[in-house]
Amino acid sequence: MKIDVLTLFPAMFAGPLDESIIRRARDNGLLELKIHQLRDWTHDRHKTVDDKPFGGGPGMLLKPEPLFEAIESLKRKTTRVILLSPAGRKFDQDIARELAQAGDLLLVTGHYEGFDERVREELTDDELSIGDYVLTNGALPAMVVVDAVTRLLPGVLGDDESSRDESFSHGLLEYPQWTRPAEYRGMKVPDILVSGNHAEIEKWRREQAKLRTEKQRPDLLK
Ligand code: 4FV
Repeated sequence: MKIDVLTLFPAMFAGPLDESIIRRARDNGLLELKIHQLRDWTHDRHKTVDDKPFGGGPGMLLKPEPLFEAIESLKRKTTRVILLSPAGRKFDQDIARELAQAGDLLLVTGHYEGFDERVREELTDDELSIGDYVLTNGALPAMVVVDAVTRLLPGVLGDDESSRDESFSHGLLEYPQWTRPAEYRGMKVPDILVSGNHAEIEKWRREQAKLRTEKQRPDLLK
């Protein structure tokens, strides 16, 4: 998969997407990630990307010209242009799975008070929010989407890192788990898990997942 990211802060992407599983996916060619500086599509000495909102109001907006030129030069036929903003549909595991099956992605990150509306109307295939809170810019949301989507790409997660039984995979939170030692400071692993009775263990785990979901995320059961 090819993911292009359009941002005013390319340096913010150095680090989170250069380690561990994402690093390996990039080295293995399973993910081709390119970070682009929006100012590279400006033509004035000050590399202007923002301006005041018509009708007044606080703050600045991202101008249409640099975004139109950047998106039109980066977008290919199979590219899905995704705007990151608090006004988007709420990003979740289902959408991550959907995007992992999509073609290439172009993630357009916001800043200031947001985008000139013509960018949304003319160029955007999808708009995503990572949550109902306001961030200083869209770089972190873009990293969240890159991470959640990349780990679902075939071949990215090794067997010992599988995404098979994880949270939200069956609409439930993950069941509780333990590893060695079987007893730690008097705290013991539930006997069922050392019983070797895998059918019983599966059944118990499903019950635990449902109990935890009822307790911590009843909204997921609706
Ligand atoms: C955001 C979110 C977000 C809003 C103002 C960037 C900021 C600035 N993006 N999910 N929550 N964006 O807070 O995606 O433009």
